[in-house]
Amino acid sequence: MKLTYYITTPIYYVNDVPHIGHAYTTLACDVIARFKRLDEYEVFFLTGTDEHGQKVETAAKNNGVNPKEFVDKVSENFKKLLNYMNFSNDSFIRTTEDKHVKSCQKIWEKLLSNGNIYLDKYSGWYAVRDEAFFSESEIVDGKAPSGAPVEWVEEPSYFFNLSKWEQKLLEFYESNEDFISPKSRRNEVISFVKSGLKDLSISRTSFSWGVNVPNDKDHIMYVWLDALTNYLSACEYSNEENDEVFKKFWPADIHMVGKDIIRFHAVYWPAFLMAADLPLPKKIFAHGWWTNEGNKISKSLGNVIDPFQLVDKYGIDQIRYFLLREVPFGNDGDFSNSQLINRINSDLANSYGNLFQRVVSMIFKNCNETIPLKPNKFNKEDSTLINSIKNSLNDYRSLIDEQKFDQYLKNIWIVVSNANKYVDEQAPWALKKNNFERMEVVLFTLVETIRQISILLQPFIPDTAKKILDHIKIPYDQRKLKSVDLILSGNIKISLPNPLFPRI
Ligand code: ME8
Repeated sequence: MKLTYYITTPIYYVNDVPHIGHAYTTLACDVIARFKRLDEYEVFFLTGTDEHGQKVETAAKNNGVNPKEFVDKVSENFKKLLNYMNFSNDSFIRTTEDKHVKSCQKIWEKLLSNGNIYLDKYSGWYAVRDEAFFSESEIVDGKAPSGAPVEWVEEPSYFFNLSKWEQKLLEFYESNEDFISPKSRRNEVISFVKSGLKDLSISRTSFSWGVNVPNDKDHIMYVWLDALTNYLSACEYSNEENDEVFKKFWPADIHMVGKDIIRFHAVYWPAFLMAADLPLPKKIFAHGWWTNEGNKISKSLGNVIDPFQLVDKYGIDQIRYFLLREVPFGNDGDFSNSQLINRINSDLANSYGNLFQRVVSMIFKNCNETIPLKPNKFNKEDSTLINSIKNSLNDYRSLIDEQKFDQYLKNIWIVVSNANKYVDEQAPWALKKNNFERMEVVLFTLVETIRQISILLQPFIPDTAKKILDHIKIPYDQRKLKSVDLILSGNIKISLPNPLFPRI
């Protein structure tokens, strides 16, 4: 039986158009999902939209339409981004779907019957932009810690007994060191929990755009309990007839989120799950924040980076590569056009693109348009190059499991650069005159190295990797991670390639 892997993005609020931040999180998940598929896991890669709550209701009002009409329209923009960025999600969940509503009600009933919900009255601050409650002591200069405006709320509310789970959460973090990554986030969450947890208001009565609380028509569920439950709904938690999908994929292997929503995922979510007797996800990874040329990205500053425009201007693989290569995943990053152009020109056009171009052109011109047959003997330089990836496949696996995308790419580019050096040192154009056989060995070694590099690059730059593997006629069933260990047999007819990455 295949190993399974369940990976999720946050579900995005449909109050706004998708921007580079949303594309970034989903891209990271896409790369992991594609890598795991290459490594022969059965993957379930989920993304979707968060469509309830006061923020979305207000956005609909401001647009002069009813909430359902509004969410139907805006969630389409997020679906469009998936195609544009070449994302390979297996499912797209919308919180307005029936099966999700059923899941929310199912987990609510479970929390209630386990004695973890009680009715009381909430009075305190609420920030609609964050969809979060704040106590007096958390308010800074009349605002939420994120800078979002707050309003005073006083209404009847159901509460989840979060305080009861404080010790259990701390024990869980202690015995599952990797549950919260990176380390800095883990420390932040642990000290938040140690500072004391208060019970959490989990229903609202002052507006109606949400999931109804079972058996109490005055209340709708707090949008974060609703939203987090999407991870269960999508794998059929509410399907009473067939629990196979749920059993197969739950608990999730990783919930990928931005650092802004770590508390909801690493504190509230595991507490809800413990309280509902459900297994906990294996990892929450909170990545950093993008700014635009040094400034916070915001609509009011008018500097939102539109992923659709970026892809149109620079190309899909160029953007995918840049976002994951430029900034160590987990750190904050600054988006700069000049850095983007540098990366495209130096890493993609001059190094990888040029390696492919020159090697295939030399074969085309000098070897009768045919990749030479696999030689019987390689010298030390040839073997070093050919084995550099083969010998470190497990390192690449670990780098993906640790979400170190930039390091993964750096390692590959060391091989790209070694291959370019090898071309210069071996000088196949000179061998052509005095040692034709040796020239064939050198060119074979280079295409074989390109084959391995391109297999490993499929998750990051799928279109270009496919172009290359198609060009050298690698069969589809030999593009798996384990296929790196094979070797070309050669005698493959090839054509002259077009440049892969035009210089900018
Ligand atoms: O929080 N840099 O949705 P949301 C990096 N619906 N990532 C960014 C970013 C930036 N400047 N801006 C946004 C919600 N993101 C809830 C989630 S999950 C059960 C519910 C990314 O539309 C990042 O992943 O506000 C962040 O966590 C997410 O978008 C917030 O998306």
